[in-house]
Amino acid sequence: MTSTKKFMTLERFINEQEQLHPNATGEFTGLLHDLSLAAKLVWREVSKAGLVNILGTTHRLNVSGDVVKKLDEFADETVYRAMDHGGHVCVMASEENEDILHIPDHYKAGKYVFLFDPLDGSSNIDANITLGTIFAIYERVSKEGKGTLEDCLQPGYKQLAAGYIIYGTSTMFVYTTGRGVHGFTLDPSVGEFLLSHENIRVPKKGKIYSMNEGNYRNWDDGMKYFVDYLKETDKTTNRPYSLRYIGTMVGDAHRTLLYGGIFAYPGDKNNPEGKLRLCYECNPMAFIIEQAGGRSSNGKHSILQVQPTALHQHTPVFLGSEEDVLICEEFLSGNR
Ligand code: P6P
Repeated sequence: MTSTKKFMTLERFINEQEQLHPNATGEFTGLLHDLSLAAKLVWREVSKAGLVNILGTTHRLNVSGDVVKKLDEFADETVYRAMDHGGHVCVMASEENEDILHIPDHYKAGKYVFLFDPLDGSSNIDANITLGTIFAIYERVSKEGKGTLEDCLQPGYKQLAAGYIIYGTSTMFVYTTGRGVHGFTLDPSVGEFLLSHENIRVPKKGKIYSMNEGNYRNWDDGMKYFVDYLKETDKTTNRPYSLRYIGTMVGDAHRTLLYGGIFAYPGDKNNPEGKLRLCYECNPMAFIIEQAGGRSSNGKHSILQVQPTALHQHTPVFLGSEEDVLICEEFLSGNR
């Protein structure tokens, strides 16, 4: 019996989703198509990075002080150039650029705002470990013309869409527009992303915790007690948990989305706001996790409620299964 599953490409899915919005102008659809192309162009270089002279560093630091790898720079330019001329976007912002990125004057400025981390997991590039591209899409708040910083500093609950491309054992495009979370796996033989994970749901409770426990000594007591709790043996509450940590947010968040448990990058006494960036890492991942029935938190409340004040600001981030994140919040608030 051959599968009755629809042969659904990302492009076809995006077009069908547009039909659900009677007033759609097609601009949003066009933006997602441009992004799908960018994803394939980045995948093409990432998948052969070891073979061409694109590994190694540019000997430049980005705004977060991270060494910029050649592949980082390639991905940043590729995503920007794929998105800058379609007339759908009025402004962009990227992890690799301190200031907002304007649309060239000779192109039309559209009504959307595009924030992205072009290649998350840079420190893993040369070791051939999972990498990712993360994106968040908003509607502009400025009236017309060039987009502004204010357009980029919107709280996460205003995201129209968010998602990531994960370059792992296979390459997947995972995104939400507020109607569930859907995953598309790239079939390199035809160059199409095919629907492989429709309506992903996070398990209510998991058995995996994912964080850099090397920072344990610098964590607050509540965080230490939470991790100690996860490692105690208690069969009634399915403990001890297993530790899984890739060191690429996209990889750790994707596994958490599918398997459940909790991913965290807490603040500590040296970096009270943690390491991960609110606008183009934590907000998109929080939107994805919450749309899949999970929970996100900055330790107190949903990440999506935070009002950004700076483009590259950090935030403590906890995301995953609802029960696991709730227990974590109880420890952090001293109520457990
Ligand atoms: P650490 C990768 O460099 C990154 O920005 C995220 O993708 C990842 O979650 C985090 O840093 C890993 O940081 O301190 O554990 O190496």
